[in-house]
Amino acid sequence: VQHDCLVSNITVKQDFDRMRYQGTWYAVAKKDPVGLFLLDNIVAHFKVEEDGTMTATATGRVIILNNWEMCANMFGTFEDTIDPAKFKMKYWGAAAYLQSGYDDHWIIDTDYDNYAIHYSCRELDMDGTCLDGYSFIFSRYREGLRPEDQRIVTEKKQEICFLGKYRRVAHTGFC
Ligand code: ODT
Repeated sequence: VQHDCLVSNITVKQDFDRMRYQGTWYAVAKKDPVGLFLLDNIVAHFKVEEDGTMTATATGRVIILNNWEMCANMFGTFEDTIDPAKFKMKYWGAAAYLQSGYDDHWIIDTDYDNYAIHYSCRELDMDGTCLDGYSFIFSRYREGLRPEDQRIVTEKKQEICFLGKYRRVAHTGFC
């Protein structure tokens, strides 16, 4: 349990099992990066391809060109690193005007059946803390986390130094 906020000291899920991580995850909370993209109604589907590569699709409500509201269909492929819970995510949209990029994608913690905590630092500060990052709290259930998972999630939010920076992600049926 570290609280020095150094990105290099953040611990991730031990022996992450991508097979068990597959399937649908509902975003229930999000810490936004600079220039946020996905607003709400965010659902991700993870899959392990036959060659072992992890891939995902995601949908979510976005606002493009200042005030055009739509559901974005996004795709991602995950490059492995030496740590099984740390990936590099290459992502792009179904349409060219959607966001694309290449982000860190760390699985901080998950029990595979109920909750998952995702973390991505896009820009390191001079002191080794995160200057611009984002994080999703995922649930297997659209209704949100079970009370018994809340404590773990709160502790992890603190460890990644994003406690108090999350907002709830609504699921209204828009997407
Ligand atoms: O919404 C933002 O502000 C930043 C996040 C943009 C990345 C969205 C890319 C999704 C590509 C498909 C992959 C799905 C995996 C979702 C898991 C966590 C979110 C990156």
